[in-house]
Amino acid sequence: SKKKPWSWDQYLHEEKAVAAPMRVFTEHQSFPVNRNGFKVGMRLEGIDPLHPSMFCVLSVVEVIGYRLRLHIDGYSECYDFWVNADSPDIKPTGWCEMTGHKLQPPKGYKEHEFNWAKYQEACNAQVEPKNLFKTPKSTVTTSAFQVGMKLEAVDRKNPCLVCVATVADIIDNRFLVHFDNWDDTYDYWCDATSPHIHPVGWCQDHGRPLTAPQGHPNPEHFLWEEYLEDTGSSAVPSQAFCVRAPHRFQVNMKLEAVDKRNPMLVRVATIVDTEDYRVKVHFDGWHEKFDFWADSDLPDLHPSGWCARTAHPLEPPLRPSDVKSPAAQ
Ligand code: MLY
Repeated sequence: SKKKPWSWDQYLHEEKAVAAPMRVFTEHQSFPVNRNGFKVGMRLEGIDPLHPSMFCVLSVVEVIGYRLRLHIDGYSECYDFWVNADSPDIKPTGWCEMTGHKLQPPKGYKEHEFNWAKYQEACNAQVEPKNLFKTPKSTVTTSAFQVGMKLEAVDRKNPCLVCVATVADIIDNRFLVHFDNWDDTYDYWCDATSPHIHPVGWCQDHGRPLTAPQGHPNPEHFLWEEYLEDTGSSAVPSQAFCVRAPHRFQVNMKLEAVDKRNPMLVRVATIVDTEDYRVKVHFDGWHEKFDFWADSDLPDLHPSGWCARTAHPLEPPLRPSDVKSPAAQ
């Protein structure tokens, strides 16, 4: 006999659980309004997830529902990554040149010898129509944030540290936070409503230690006035910061979430803990060692029904009978 397909309605009923309501999700997590028009073989430009300050040459290597797997041309496929089709991190070919950004050519090419037209021809690439890319409707303005201005920012890889940082780049309504005298692997893109950024002087006002730039001669006695003068820079004006309201996810709400270990998969999941701007996600039926904390606006969290709506497979909860051996996990 054929197994009945898994259904959210039935599962919520059986579990006496509730789905996280639409209103708790951001635009980039919610049901998309357009289709995923990307096709395998298309080339584009985009942010390297491991080096957020760099733009590289990407090819679409897999399309599933509203998601796509991107490959950094010339590099190992272990650097491939998945994004939603409306990701602000991807741009059409020629975007870097148009906006004065440096484009990292595919491995093996020298910067000045890379040419999109020739490259597309050489790869026999699918040329992508420009209207595939979404220009964000700017809800928050970043105009007060200017490249070179200083701020205090949470190091998201070491979240207990608030550090001396600089606005290193601006695109649309987002800017790149860079930590002074560190490499770009700690950088991240955010907007003026991010809870991770603060004006100069915030640590002092809140009795928190401020992590000085790497190699600062006197890190225990870092003085902003002195540093701004020495670096000839200015602080982001404090009125430019407008922290968003805390999220409205609640413990036990169910949702669909991308599996961190195998990001091709989207699984049935539950919120098991919350903070103002973060949620702890549990994959239903799986060991809690796979639980993870994420920013509540992570674009890999979706309302129930998102997979069905976008023609993406959804991994149903693991049932006890599915767990045959540790290898099965
Ligand atoms: N010792 C740790 C912490 C690095 C912190 C970098 N921040 C301030 C940008 C490490 O080296 O990983």
